Amino acid sequence: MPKEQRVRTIDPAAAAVLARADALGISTAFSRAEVMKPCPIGSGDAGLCCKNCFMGPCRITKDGQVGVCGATVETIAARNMARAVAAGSSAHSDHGRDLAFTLEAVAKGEAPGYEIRDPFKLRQVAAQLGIPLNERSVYEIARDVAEVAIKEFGQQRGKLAWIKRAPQKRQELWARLGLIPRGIDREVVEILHRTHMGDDQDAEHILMASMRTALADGWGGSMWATDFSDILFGTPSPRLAQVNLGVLKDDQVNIVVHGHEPQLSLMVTEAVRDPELLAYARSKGANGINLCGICCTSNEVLMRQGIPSAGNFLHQELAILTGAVEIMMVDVQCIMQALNDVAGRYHTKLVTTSPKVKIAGALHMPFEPETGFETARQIVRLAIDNFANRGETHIPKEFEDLVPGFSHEYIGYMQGGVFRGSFRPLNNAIAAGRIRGVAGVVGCNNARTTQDLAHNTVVKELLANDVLVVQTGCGAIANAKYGLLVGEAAMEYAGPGLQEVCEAIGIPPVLHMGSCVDNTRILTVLSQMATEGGLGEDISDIPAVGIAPEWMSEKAIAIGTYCAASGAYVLFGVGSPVEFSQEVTRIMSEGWEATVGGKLEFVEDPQEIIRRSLDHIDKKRAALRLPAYDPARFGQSGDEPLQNYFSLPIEEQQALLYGTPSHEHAHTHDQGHSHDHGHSHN
Ligand code: SF4
Ligand code: MSK
Repeated sequence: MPKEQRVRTIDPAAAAVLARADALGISTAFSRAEVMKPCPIGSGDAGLCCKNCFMGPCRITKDGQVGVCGATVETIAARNMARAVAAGSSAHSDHGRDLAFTLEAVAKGEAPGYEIRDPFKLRQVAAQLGIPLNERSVYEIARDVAEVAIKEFGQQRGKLAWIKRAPQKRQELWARLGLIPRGIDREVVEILHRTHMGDDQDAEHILMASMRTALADGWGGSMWATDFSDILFGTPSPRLAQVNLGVLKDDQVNIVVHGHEPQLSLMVTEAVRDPELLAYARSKGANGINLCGICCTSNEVLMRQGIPSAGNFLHQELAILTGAVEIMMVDVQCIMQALNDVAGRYHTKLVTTSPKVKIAGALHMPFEPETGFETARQIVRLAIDNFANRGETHIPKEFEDLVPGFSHEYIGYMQGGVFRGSFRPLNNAIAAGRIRGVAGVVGCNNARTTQDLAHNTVVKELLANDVLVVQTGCGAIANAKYGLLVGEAAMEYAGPGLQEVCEAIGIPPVLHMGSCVDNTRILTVLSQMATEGGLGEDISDIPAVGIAPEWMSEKAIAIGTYCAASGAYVLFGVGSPVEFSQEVTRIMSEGWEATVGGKLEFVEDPQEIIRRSLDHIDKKRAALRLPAYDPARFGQSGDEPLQNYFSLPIEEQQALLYGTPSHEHAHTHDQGHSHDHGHSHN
């Protein structure tokens, strides 16, 4: 059992399940993180390690020390960083490749059960690629689009198609710096080559190449993934849904989808509505089939189908620990190997569904587009059969409403409708100072920090400072659990100017833009803001920041790097993987700012993240000659703005900012709702 007790989570639902896990002697990522101290070599200022050849691993702990081959601290830190970018880019981009294959199969009529749900977006994408549209069926067009994407993964020369979606000025900068990716796989392979023993040994040079690899992810593999998910499964638009472990149901068959790929999970959303399977569930004593999600597969089905989310990354074991999950089906990425052990303590079946991911002890049912619907039906049937094996359940009561589904298309639409949609109102609100700036607060949970605390602290404080927040991935789920992703949150948390904008448009102050692969939507929004006019001509001109307060994955490193290379100031919490090298830390901060206008910094303290973010936003405002941010100028038309907020003593500001402890905001089954927007199972 844990040697050291600390606050593991701010989520009362998670805390209740963790207490039960401790009582039962079942380990979780939370308890293992307390026992397993992070290796100080590579995660702080005690040193770093290279294991790129077998003369090592070489452990460097002193200034001036070098590896057996003579590799310096700078080279090793840059190589480790570059390899993380390559791994993260591979994960996202391979996901995009599989979606291209799925679209191709659908276009050829080889994937029964699938359809093209957004033919409008398909035609838009095809037109951008110069593919002829006239008098051609969606399937002919889809085949051509899929072919372009599939080729781009293996492309050797030239440039990626979606580079043209970036502002013109940014494209020219990338061209001058040699940063335009030539092919998606080529950039990843080249980084692995360059960082092999005895290759590229100049830290700055290695890091420039890692930016090009990351750009191949952000403006390549990930961007294709977003496009194809929308084309195949529908472009998201806002809908009401629920989040947290309280969405599991005692009287129904619970199926949890977890991972990242929407292909099979969206088939499961169809299968659970099948009258034959519903009747089968009833014949086994269940009152229905309840589908919910974890992590980013959850985000995919949440924003398109309103399927509830059982939680973010650190909830994966906790969902099983409720005893109420018949099947957890997992595809790719962010799946803890420990799931199988936890599932083994209950009746839960763990099913791996990607041909790429097998877990010893789990049932393997690999997905292929050709048989996707049938596989989905088999999994649902298996879950129903498992219902009778369920023992005692302990489902926490807490769940909260959220409004997900703010695709960049919808954000354009909400600012003027179908015919006049644009980014002009948003740009104007920023120019006027009603909105101080924009922040993308994204990324994972990390078992080494208090779950959700940094996400929640950063976002609440940014909102109070009139910063509009967009979120993806587990960060979006983190804040949804505390009621920040509903319209009412603007009245409770936003500063006076932001409150007015949210009221006028009818949006939450925190916009859920999708899964972690959908950070490309944020790139698109920033590009559209830059090209709309009034906020400069490039992403680096916009008063905006990107923050990953609780990051843990290599994909997060790839995202942070492509955002920085696209001109954004990116701040990561938790700790720095390059802290031991002052030079690499400097290159990614001041160095990158001088070359690409964006930078990536690792800052552990959430308050310092907030301070640097606001400072950056204000500097960008000043550079654009916009009026200095002044919260007193706005809010007169709103309902009770926090006009005197800044003149209050700090304790009262904190009380206003954070209100009552977050758990008191959560919905419960028997307490009803703290807001009037909620739902209850009762
Ligand atoms: Fe050591 Fe050099 Fe081999 Fe790295 S590449 S493990 S520093 S000898
Ligand atoms: S799932 S990469 S923990 S966001 Fe996308 Fe969440 Fe991070 Fe995985």
